[in-house]
Amino acid sequence: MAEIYQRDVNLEDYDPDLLIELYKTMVKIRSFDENLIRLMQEGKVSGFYHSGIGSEGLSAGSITKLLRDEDYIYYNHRGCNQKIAKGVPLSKIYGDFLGTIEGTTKGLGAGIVHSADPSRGVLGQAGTIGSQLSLAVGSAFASQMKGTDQVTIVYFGDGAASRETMHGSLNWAKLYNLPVIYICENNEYAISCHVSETHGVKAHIADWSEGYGIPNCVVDGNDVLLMHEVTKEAIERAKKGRGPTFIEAQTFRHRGHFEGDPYDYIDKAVLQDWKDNRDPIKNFKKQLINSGLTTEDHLINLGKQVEEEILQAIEIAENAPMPERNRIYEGLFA
Ligand SMILES: Cc1ncc(C[n+]2csc(CCOP(=O)(O)OP(=O)(O)O)c2C)c(N)n1
Repeated sequence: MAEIYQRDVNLEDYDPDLLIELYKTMVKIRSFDENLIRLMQEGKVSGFYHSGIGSEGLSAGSITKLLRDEDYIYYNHRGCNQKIAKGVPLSKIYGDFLGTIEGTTKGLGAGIVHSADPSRGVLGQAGTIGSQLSLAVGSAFASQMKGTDQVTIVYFGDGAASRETMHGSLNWAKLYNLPVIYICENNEYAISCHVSETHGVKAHIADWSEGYGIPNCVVDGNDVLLMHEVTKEAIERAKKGRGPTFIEAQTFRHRGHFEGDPYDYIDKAVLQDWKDNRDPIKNFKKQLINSGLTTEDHLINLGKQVEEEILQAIEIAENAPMPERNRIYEGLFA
């Protein structure tokens, strides 16, 4: 059975720049999300948006200062968090939502689900939930064949983990000992279905990977430093040629499945507990201040700088033009 990943983390053992960068990344992700929701409410952005508020620690912890541009990620549909941590410029992500040529899709208005930024190793997601699991073994296989030390991380939800694509992917990854890391963002719900209603394994989703002989663990995905540690170990393992790792990161979404979902299928007290006691940003802020490494004022200032950066990015994205009609033919192969 999968073990719970625990480590004594002492902030004094870390480079202060890393700690601040982790905090800043989480704040940036949240502020991006809140501002995007505002733009939707103002009628400037249409379509679906799956907010990642509440799970920022998982993405910042597993990417910030760990992955290079040449390392690959496949994000999930709640994955602006991961794109931001991987360094995709904020104006480009907003541009995709606003449909202007600033976006990574240069105006095809893909929103979250179908955009990519290969120059930063963001290889996209896939149209159907869980298909990124099949793609991930492809890029990991390519890195292995080329003899590079690139790693691939694939993010997916608990719902996606109930699909057959996960099993095909795990089998292939183990068979070829591929440099791929599975990060299952277990927020307990697939739309309104609780994880206990969608999985044959009753203890942990990570237990599935046990059957394929893949090292695995369950980790508090809202603890940014634990996420950093567990991913660092998995990356080292992959780079040494020791193959895949499966990490089940426990978290909870603060908002409904998509903006507009009444979110009335969950226990309100449970949600409140996650917000009050297990918020990744609030908790890390307390840790930083208590350690004496920084002050509340410093972190407030940092938050203001981030907000400024976000507003500038929105301005760039909004001021860019819509694409010309012939954009539709660019990148079209037939
Ligand atoms: C193959 C497939 N089935 C169903 C859907 C519709 N769908 C979109 S998101 C979603 C829930 C996914 O849940 P999970 O993987 O747990 O991610 P979460 O939304 O909780 O982050 C479903 C069923 C889809 N896009 N693709």
